[in-house]
Amino acid sequence: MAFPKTFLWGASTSAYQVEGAATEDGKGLSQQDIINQENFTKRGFATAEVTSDHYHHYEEDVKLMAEMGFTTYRFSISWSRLFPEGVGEPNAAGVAFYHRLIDALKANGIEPIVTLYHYDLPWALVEKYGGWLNRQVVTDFEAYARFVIKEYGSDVIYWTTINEQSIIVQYWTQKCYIPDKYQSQDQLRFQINHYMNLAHAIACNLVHDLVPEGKVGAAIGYAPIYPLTSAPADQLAALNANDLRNWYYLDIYFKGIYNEGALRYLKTHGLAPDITPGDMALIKSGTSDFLALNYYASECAKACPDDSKMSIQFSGVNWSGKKGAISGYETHPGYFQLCKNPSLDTTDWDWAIDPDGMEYLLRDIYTRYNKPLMITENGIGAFDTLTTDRRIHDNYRIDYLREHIRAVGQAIDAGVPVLAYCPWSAIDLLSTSNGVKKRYGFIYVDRTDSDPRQAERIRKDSFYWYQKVISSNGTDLN
Ligand code: BGP
Repeated sequence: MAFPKTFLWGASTSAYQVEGAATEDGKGLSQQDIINQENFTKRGFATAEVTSDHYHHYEEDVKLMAEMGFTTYRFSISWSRLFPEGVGEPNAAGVAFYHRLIDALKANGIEPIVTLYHYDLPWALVEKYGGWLNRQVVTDFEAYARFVIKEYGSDVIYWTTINEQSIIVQYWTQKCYIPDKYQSQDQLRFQINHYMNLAHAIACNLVHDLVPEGKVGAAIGYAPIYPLTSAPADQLAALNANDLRNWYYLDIYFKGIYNEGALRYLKTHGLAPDITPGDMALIKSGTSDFLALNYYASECAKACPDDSKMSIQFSGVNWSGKKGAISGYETHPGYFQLCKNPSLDTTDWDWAIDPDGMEYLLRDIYTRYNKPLMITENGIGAFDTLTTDRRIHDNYRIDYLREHIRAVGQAIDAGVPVLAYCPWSAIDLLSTSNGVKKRYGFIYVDRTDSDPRQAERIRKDSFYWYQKVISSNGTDLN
């Protein structure tokens, strides 16, 4: 197993999940401040107000990343920290924060991978025109992206555009603020995705125009989908599921077209996006240099009868962290239905644990599109225990990561150019759907959902293990 010498090792976070300081130094609210305030009231999950308080601890955090040996760090920029109203004059304190962060990374030999947008649209734009529900957002995103790419372009080579369009379609009310009256209108999920495709293409073009050595790609939430059985009907169901959940996104990024099979299905059910003349030409013009992949779990599909008593459903959620509490599986009568994979164990939140899926998807995607790939998320959400001697023995995390890194190595051995491995997450942070008790980091943050305490940082066992992995360039996984 040979990771190339230039391979980038690091980890990921996103702005609203890690920074805190949600209203400090001129930052405007984002839709995640509002969504997570509601989560706190309804489910007792932490708000986005303090999270890991990285805004105040960033120097300490970068030092810890350097101690682990990171050669890269993927993070996102908060649009509402730079533009509190979404548009207009930039907030100087916000602009300065990301300069300080990038400078600290570079001083420690850590290459930044910057995500332009990770679920946190400025709330002002939601109030003004409905946010992602309105095409105006594409124009405002362009102005924001142009500013960011110009401002930080001399220090940043690697850019990812919009985080996980596929996941936004599935879990749209957690990722976008959608007023109740629209929540039954599933076509809007695909309309939002269409606007994001335009924004993505614009961002690709901006990076290519403004950053001489710049490389840009989408960061997609990706799950390979296996058929439940070898029955041909299940095989076809898996093909349909891959069309709608995977190729529908990747064909846009690499071919500039909507996947025909998926688009026909959406049209038949009144779900297809409205496309304005010129949109597809813009999408085609925005070429990607690589694809960033967020991989946690594979999915499984089976044939689904075309039963008029059944209706289309999108993915369910496990809110509690009790295995089996997932509220449902994506269902499309006559097309496919997702289901539990009987061959795989799951996390406490019902995400299938599938390291082979990592090799499978890297090889499969590379064969289809022939572009370099990077892993920008991968990891296991778990309830960690802080012992009385203030240690965290997270062997389950080490086991999960070890097998997935091994699988990345196997894909590289099979000829796939993989540029980077950035698991989720560098440090504990706010989950998108389960508060702060669901932890992913190498660095423990001592806080609870209701009490941010001092957000003290503590190195987990996985911290020391990953340090060894990096210093051996992936050869020592023990
Ligand atoms: C991805 C998101 C991340 C992250 C991760 C884990 O979909 O890009 O922001 O949070 O999933 O998900 P969760 O936080 O819901 O456990």
